[in-house]
Amino acid sequence: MTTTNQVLADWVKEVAELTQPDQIYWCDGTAAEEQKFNDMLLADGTYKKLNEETHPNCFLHLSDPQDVARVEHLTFICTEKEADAGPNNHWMAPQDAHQKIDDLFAGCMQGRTMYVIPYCMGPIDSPISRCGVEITDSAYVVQNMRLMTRMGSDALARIEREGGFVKGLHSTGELDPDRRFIMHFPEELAIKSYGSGYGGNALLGKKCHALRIASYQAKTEGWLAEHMLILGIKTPAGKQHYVAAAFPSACGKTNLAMLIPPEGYVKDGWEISTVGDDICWMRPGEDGRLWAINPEAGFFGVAPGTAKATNPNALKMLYKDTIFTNVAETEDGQPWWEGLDDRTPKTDWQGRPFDPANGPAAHPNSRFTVSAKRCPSYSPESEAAAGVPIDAIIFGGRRASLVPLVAEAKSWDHGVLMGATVASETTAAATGAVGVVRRDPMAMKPFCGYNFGDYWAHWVAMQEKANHLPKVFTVNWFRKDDQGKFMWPGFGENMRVLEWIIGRCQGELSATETAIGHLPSKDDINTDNLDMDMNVLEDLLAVDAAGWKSEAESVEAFLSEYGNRVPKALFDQLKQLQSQLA
Ligand code: SAT
Ligand code: MN
Repeated sequence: MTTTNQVLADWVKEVAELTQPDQIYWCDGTAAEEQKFNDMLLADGTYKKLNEETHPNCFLHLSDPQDVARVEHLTFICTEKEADAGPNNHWMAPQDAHQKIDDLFAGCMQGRTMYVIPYCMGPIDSPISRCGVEITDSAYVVQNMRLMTRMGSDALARIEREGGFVKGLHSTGELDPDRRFIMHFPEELAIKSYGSGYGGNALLGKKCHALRIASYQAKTEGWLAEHMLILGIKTPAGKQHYVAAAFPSACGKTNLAMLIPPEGYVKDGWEISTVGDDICWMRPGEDGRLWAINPEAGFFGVAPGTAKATNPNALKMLYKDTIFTNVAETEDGQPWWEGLDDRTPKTDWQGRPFDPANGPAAHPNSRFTVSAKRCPSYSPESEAAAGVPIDAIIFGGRRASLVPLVAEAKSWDHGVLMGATVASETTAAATGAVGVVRRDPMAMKPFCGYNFGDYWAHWVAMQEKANHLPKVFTVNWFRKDDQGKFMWPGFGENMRVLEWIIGRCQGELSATETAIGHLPSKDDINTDNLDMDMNVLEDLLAVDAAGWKSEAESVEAFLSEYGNRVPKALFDQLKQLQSQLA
């Protein structure tokens, strides 16, 4: 196979000259190809077959123990001007970065096959979608990209029709952490990644393209590329709503995306559907609303903690056609991880006989890769070329104190301030001081491909591009009482907060105006069959003025780190908050 796109043909040739593979293989995305690659990965030991009876067509891959997560300190944004990357990124001059990483790529594919993966982020016929090509020497990466993107001939045909594509070059190299870099060249729409086979570092369609490069593309083209799940909510009256929600890591994004409502809600006719669990691309439509797609086609989720009680939908999709990476294995060849059930595994994530003295059996960042179509709550609208219209944007953090269960922004500008100042508090589980607030604006700290100041200005400017923007909310499922116990039950019960949010979008439910936004009173939240002390709910919805005054000071110091690139609208909003608190 080859291509009629001259830029692509020339680039493949150039990369082959640099990396010197034994052969070049163009991926077509067919089922026959998928089978062939599985057989190959089994034969060379990259895959181990799991129990065919309980887990048909499922495979276990154990990675190099030094290659189990994203590497933010080795991840660079390489723009001509350092200030364009901003204080939120590590920066390297493009010329230096190319030189440094090309030295590593030189001859690195000798004795290996070079795979060319044309892929499309988003439904193949959607105008919101964007294409890329990943060149890699890893067949494991090919199989993951097959599940996570629309890859193969259809994507290539679109590239040949449209011309443009993001260039992603990847090699696992020697898997040596000292010879590892993840470089992004937003101005060239290019990515170069060397020395890791791990998801976020190696599946270049995901964080590298769909967030870092796409956020830059989105700024120049007038749309938004965000680290958000997309959830469908159908009311008993049959009205379909969609919300997009951003949370920093370890805040339950996949669980919320696949939420199962409390029994009473199901009986009343509420329905939840999943469009995406990680990334959302939104674009103003002719109607002035934001229309969103999930650019991904699969889920690359954390295995530990996934269980019947926490996320039954996720568990159901993992019994077939799934790649498991760095989980443990039971005696009879089933995948296992902490929190799944009370069985004891036979081998751990490094293939050793399980011994609790060695730590957890499954790596805490062990993963499953599975097609989104396997999810019981998967929305058929995920395939819609037009995308889905977003009614509400939700920002969430993990705050043990201060931040209420839910608040609605007073305006778009106020919502941007809420998103820009999202934070999580460090817990006793991590080393260092407890209760330290770490800001993670729009949950994009590791993923925004340019200066946060410019990014917030772009968010503010969306008002000029779309006149029916979604309402903006913050949520906090993680408030704790004096005893350190969670005050809100979370999981499926979060539906009660979603109902209030949807009610606000429909203009049906009431709220109280406060300095920090519109808040429900405890009577505005549906508490039918909720086993909870109403005084606690009242506490969760109270505004602690003194606490918010010091929060506002911390926010001011944080925004100031981004200097004069911060849009004036955010400081105006902050001043307004401060004067209303006074
Ligand atoms: O970065 S990954 O895509 O590998 C996982 C995550 O952090 O969401
Ligand atoms: Mn993520």
